Amino acid sequence: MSKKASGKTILSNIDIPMLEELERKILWLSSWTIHNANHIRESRDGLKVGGHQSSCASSATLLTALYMHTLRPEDRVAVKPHASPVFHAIQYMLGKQTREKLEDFRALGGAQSYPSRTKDIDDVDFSTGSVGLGVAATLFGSIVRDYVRLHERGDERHNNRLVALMGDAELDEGNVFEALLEGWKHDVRNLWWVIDYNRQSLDGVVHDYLFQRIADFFSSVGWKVVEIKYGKLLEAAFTRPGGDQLQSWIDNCPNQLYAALTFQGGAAWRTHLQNDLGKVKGIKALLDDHDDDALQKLMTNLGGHDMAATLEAFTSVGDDDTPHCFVAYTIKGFNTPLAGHKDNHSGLMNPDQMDGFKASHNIRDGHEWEIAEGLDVSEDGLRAFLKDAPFAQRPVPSSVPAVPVHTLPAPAGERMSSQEAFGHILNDLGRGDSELARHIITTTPDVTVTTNMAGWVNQRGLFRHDEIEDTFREEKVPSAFKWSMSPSGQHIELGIAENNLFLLLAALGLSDKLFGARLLPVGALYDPFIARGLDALNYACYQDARFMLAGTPSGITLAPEGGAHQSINTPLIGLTQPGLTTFEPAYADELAHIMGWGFEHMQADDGGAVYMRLSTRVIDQPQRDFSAISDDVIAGAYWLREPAPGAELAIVYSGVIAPEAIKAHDAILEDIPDAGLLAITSTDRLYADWQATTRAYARGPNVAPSHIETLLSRLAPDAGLVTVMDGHPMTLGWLGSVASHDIAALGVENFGQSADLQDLYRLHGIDADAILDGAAAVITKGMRKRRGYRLAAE
Ligand SMILES: Cc1ncc(C[n+]2csc(CCOP(=O)(O)OP(=O)(O)O)c2C)c(N)n1
Ligand SMILES: [Mg+2]
Repeated sequence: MSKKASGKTILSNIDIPMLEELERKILWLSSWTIHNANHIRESRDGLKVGGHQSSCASSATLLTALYMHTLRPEDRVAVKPHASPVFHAIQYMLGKQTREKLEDFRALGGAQSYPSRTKDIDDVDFSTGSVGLGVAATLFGSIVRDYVRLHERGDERHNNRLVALMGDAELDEGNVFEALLEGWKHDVRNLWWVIDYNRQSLDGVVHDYLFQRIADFFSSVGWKVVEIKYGKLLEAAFTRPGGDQLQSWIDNCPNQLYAALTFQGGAAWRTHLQNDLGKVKGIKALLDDHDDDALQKLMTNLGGHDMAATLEAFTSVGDDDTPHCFVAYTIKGFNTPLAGHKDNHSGLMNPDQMDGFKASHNIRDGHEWEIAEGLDVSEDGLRAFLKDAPFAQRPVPSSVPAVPVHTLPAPAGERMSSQEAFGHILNDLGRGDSELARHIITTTPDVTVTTNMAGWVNQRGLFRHDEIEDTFREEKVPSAFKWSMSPSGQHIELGIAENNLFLLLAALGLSDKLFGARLLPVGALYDPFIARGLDALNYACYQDARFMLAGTPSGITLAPEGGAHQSINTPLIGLTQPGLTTFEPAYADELAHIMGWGFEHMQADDGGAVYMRLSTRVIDQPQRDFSAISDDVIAGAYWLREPAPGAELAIVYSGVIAPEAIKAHDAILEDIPDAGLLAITSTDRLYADWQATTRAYARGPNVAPSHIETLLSRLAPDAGLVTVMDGHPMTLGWLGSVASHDIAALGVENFGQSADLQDLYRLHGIDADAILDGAAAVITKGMRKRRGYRLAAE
């Protein structure tokens, strides 16, 4: 049930006038920061810089109340993207943001357009920008915090509150509801979502009575909903004669009309109130008591702009750890000339409007950035207040020591799939008691068994606040999988929602920074469904979250299961996604080594997340001295079969297609005995290295060749390459540019057909015959070229 904030909450020891002054200051600074960037700072490109003065104004009271009063130092917050200037202004007031960065808002090195963990200096907890994701990230953050607490790790941050200040239109993003349901399953606690309920999105005004739907949604998943609807002026007016009718007039006023009247101001309110309520006893007196300015102030006195009403709602929660949703009624553009206009989302005050706004804030020219300028409080008093604000006590984060990573032995077996190998490696880790294993936490969106993670889960159990035994086990129903849950479990089972997987991985992968406890998260999902959670994956990487991801099964190799489960472009996603290093190993020994490297990379200062594209196809495993190639596997490629120096052909493959490449190579040796067979374990690493080397040449000739240049230098300058993989051929297509070799790039360019492996590989042109055709093509092309060169020379 929704409840209204109790008016009885004691606010007597809160310095509300000081907070109101701060709110004015923060509104001023955020508006000025945007104005400065758009109208004062020199523009070199003539482009609009932008910024959202109306979105900022809408949230100024709420964010001031949170940061200057309610938040505790250890709380973690996501701020709606378009309130970034408000956030930076608050941090500036708290001494954590510089004037230079505000002056450079949206410029290189300046305060970021949307709060950014990695690019801003002022203690951003969660980056935001893609609406809906930051909100849900706090929910998954609260699960991670509980995990850390129940595993007795981390520091005082275990008991903190996770808070999102969100726009109301963020509720249109489905990922928010996916998260809410998952949160209910995991019994989320100490989580606040404060909705800046200005009833406007980007294009216009949102539906009427949305509040009721919001209240229903949240209540049904166990949240308390607190409405912050009216400010103290309106509440007082409601107690006057005619007040009831005034209240129901406002309650029933369509959002569009309320917004339009807000924009028009006092005279417009008067006309409408006279028309609609003129006959109601007491209304005339109320209107007579208020001039146009006072009437505008009264009618726009919503709870989310009333410091006392807002704080009453926040403080009314006390120690209750039930998740809370605050629906704070606000006005987009409040207290600016843009207020209420439906087109104000990207609107900026023009210089004349800014002059008026500046005068109303008593700001003198040249004093725009001074923290006490124009306020009714002394600078000393202000500084003392800011110094004592609970949030100002937030300590500088210290780094958490790395978990030692031991060698991960390759699972033994003559035939195995890379997915099985993944399962064995985790299972072996789960059986032992290493530091590494204790810090691993796994998660999947309902594909634990089918991605071979069940062995690990059997060892380590599922995580849950309370103990739940495996009923099948208790009832003695045979099953290979133990499904018992407890606070010490090390696997978080999610429902089928890939967005949630990536948001959880994001939160888990920031655990050292958010909660002072290092975790090594490993997630798995069916490779094609990366696309379903792609924005959340991008979001996780953007925040520099550290996790390991297995996309399995992948490609068309899952064959009869095929159809809509086939993935084509995931290698390109992996290749092009910043913050994510992608591998596509074929063999178990490669995978074990990559995972070991991955756990280190996830902890390195300049590291990142790791993605491994795996398969369920069982293939012959090489029995070999792995140490000879271990470095090359991480560098991204090695000669599975060395070419003779000056060879005129190499077959280049990546991943599960290895047997076809080997078969084709065997066949080619009859005609071209010096041909090589190159195994690519990470196109991503190879490409990054090649690009870096190419850039280095710009600084002079003394550059060590990149790994791929070294490998391909074994071939003749006019050799041909046939590349092949179960993925888009573009992934390896660039290899022809490394040393100007002719190339036939084979791969999968279409999807959706179920069939067995032989038919599919033939259909898509990636079987051994297709590789041989590719070889014939490049060799013929090479011969023609050589002849052409000769002709040209003659
Ligand atoms: C995923 C995504 N889609 C679209 C946008 C473009 N966009 C920016 S703000 C916005 C509407 C925001 O409305 P609301 O959340 O209510 O914020 P406020 O009214 O407080 O500005 C949209 C559609 C975006 N930032 N992210
Ligand atoms: Mg809005």
